[in-house]
Amino acid sequence: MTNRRNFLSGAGAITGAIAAASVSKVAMAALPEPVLQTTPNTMPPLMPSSGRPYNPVVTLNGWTLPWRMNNGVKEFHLVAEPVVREMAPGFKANLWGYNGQSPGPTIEVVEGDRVRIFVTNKLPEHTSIHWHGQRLPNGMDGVVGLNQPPINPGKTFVYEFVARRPGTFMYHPHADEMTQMAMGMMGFWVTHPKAEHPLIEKVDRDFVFLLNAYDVEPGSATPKIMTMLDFNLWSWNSRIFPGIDSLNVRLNDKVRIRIGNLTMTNHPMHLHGHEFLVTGTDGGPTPKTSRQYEVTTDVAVGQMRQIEFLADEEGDWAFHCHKSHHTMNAMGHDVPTMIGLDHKDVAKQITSLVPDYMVMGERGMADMAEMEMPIPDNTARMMTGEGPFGSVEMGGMFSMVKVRKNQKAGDYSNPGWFKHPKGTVAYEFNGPPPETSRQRGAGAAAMPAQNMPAKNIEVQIRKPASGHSGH
Ligand SMILES: [Cu+2]
Repeated sequence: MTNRRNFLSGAGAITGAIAAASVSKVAMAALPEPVLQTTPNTMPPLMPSSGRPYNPVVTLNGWTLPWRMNNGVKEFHLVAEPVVREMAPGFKANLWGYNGQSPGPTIEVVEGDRVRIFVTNKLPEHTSIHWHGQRLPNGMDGVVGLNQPPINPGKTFVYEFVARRPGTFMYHPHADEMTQMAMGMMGFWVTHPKAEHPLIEKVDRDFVFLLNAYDVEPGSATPKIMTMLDFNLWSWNSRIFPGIDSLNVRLNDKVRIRIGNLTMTNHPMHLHGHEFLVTGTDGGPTPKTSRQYEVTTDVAVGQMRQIEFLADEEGDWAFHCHKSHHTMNAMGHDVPTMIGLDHKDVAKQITSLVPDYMVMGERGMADMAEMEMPIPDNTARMMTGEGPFGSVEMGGMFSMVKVRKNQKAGDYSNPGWFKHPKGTVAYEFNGPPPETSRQRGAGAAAMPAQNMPAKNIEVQIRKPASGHSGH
């Protein structure tokens, strides 16, 4: 009755009344069948079969959730549940996620779409979903205790709102967050513009992924949820290199990459060989006057960044977090620095007691990449990934943008390694070594006087350097 009265009382109340009425009606109708995903493969873009048209995104090592139309409302069904995620070939983790994987499926809608999301909780504890960055009625915002009661195990809740502004968003629980995010509960959300938008360009390829991090002890499979900073697996969509697919594009494609950060630290994302613009954040498209070319952009905790570039250089271009510890897989951080220390004799003594002992890191850590030492079952190697020239010596948050002339439009398959044109690869110098040239005289300036810029010579002319032999 209250709703009916509100309905008649003014425009401001109408939206709320319709929302309340449709939710209660729909809750009694049949749930859409949940769609599950069983592989960590990158799925091809899901072309919209109903509703307004748009250019779909590609979720790295992930997928987009299909929907059903119900009287003009897009209905999705998310199932929060424990999942087994293959984080890299040979390494599986017990995570929590949605619809069979962590992260959950990407949700793609169009600006102005009315969206209804059924959330079924199959976790052992209560949960909720917060729709990060969205404009929506306060009661749909998903903060347990503040905006809604918890979704208890076995229960299904319904969220419903209009996707009011186009952009790059994400979803995650707002209930026992520390546990549920540490276990991998999160997903991507893209709202496409309904018409041409002055700040949103058309692109040929549109990739999305979330930055996440786990602390899984080597040899085990379940993350330690109490870890605050010292994570040992730095992942994109719960995958670690070499388990992360490459971003395969055609030469001269306009490429957009949308990145969200749900870890506990910032990640400076760095692209080789090209310059990009930051064209959007979770606040929406950036004003054109704010855009400047970059090769690295920091994605802070809880932020989303949307970068765009013209892929006009062929090759296999590294794309990674620039924190060097984030491009490594599980290792202890309490390993002492051994560079420059010859500990062969010590090693020999230890080997007689511990046959599998291996000397690590006296020349640096690169040896780790080829490490033959046995590692516990279900453990990702610290840095690995075979490239055409040997080990790439990377793990964690690392992949490649592969730019190819003959990659067909809409073809996202891996073209293999780049075939370098003759004479374009760094090569070994095989001539005789030159004599080392040394600066003469103790305490001499770094640059010999004869190489000083003209200005300094002028100074010398005015004040002859009697007591300054070094100059
Ligand atoms: Cu990082």
